[in-house]
Amino acid sequence: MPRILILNGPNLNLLGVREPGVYGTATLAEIEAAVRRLAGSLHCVVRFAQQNSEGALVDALHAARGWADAVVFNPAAYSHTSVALRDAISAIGLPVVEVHLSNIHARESFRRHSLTAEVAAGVIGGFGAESYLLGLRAALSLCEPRSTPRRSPRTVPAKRSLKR
Ligand code: DHK
Repeated sequence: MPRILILNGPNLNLLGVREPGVYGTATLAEIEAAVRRLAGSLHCVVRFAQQNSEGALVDALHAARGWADAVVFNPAAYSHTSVALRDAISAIGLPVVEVHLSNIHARESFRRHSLTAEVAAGVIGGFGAESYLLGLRAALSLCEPRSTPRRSPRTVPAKRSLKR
């Protein structure tokens, strides 16, 4: 089954109470529950994480190399500032789908540019919590199909004797 890391940046732990007019009323836990429900029906495995600091997000991206097939990433404010996260995305060699709850292009001018989006496989934004569900579908579409597992030796039929 494909494995997708859903990674969240700073202040997203406050979703639900933080500027609901901009980010909606769903908490991060509610978004996680919706993503997990969709992952179940799409037959993939998800891990969900949130970090407020840039270095911890870099570490989480590095760690994804050992587990994930793709990453859905909301770098939040670091989208607009972080060369370190941009470099980490480039370094890990995994497809990364950048998501935003708000439409960053319809907001303040400093939000209209994303350094991380330039190295992401694609960007989804402006759909509130739905951006994460669309992001999961997009990430899945980018996963390499895994090779089919070998048959276990026990399922191989025993050789028949050629004697008649
Ligand atoms: C979330 C944030 O915290 C902002 O800093 C970004 C992003 C936009 C979002 O819409 O998910 O500018």
